Amino acid sequence: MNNATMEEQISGAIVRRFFKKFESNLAVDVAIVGAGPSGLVAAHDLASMGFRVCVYESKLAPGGGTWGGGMLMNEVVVQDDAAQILHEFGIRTEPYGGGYHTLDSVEMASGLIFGALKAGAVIFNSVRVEDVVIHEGAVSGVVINWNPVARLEMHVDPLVVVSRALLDGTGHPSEIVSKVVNKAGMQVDSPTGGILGEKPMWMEDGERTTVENTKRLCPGLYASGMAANNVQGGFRMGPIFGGMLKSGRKIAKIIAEDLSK
Ligand code: 48H
Repeated sequence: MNNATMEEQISGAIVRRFFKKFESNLAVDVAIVGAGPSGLVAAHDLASMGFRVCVYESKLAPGGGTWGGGMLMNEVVVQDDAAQILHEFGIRTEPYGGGYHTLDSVEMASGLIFGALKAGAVIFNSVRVEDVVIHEGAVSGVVINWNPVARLEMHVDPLVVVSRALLDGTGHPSEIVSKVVNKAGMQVDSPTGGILGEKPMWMEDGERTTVENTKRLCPGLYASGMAANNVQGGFRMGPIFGGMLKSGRKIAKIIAEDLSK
């Protein structure tokens, strides 16, 4: 090691530390797919409670739909009661009146990411969850691959991580629930047992139902944020994020209760 060139040392440091991180997370309490606002709040809360939490994010930059504010104008709006969740992360908000706060979307994305990491969650970015593990009727893990491999449609087999709880935080498409319903043919806790699909814009209703729709869907599987709304057929709400934060908090509590039984 002492005689190693700087090039060997730097590459060695990255490779050894990455694989240490990867190997110690091959079996986790909670696997979260998607590092959007709901997934990051859930990751923060569950890691704070002492659970081993891994977040898989297919994009290079975690943060989901937070960065772009509304139509690329990088300000976000949250309701007064959701601002409290952001303050716990050390994220600053400014009262706007009418029951709303505004904040910088870059501060929100970076603050949620840093908060989840500081709480002890591990984030693997550029990693796409391409399938789920099912053991005897229970969702039991994720099938992962590098996102560039998926995007280039390379025929490369994935690796697998087992989980006690799997949270679909993939936003609008609810990709993970879709695998469970359409590929595994399992029923989930929704009015039809399947995915109803997101409805058009109705801000007030969408914000309310996002939290209501946040729940355990079948053994081992949970959904938060827009994924939860897509499964239950809720309205979209556009550029207001309080419901996403509250959804992440609610699902963390539900998962923690289930894992503590
Ligand atoms: C790994 C994946 C995979 C995969 C997707 O969309 P998000 O920001 O998630 P939410 O639900 O926490 O927040 C929704 C919010 O951003 C939003 O879109 C709103 C409020 N819309 C309202 C409206 O009317 O439009 O983040 C989901 C994340 C993204 O970063 C994806 O890249 C990631 O999940 N993701 N990661 N494996 N298979 N699929």
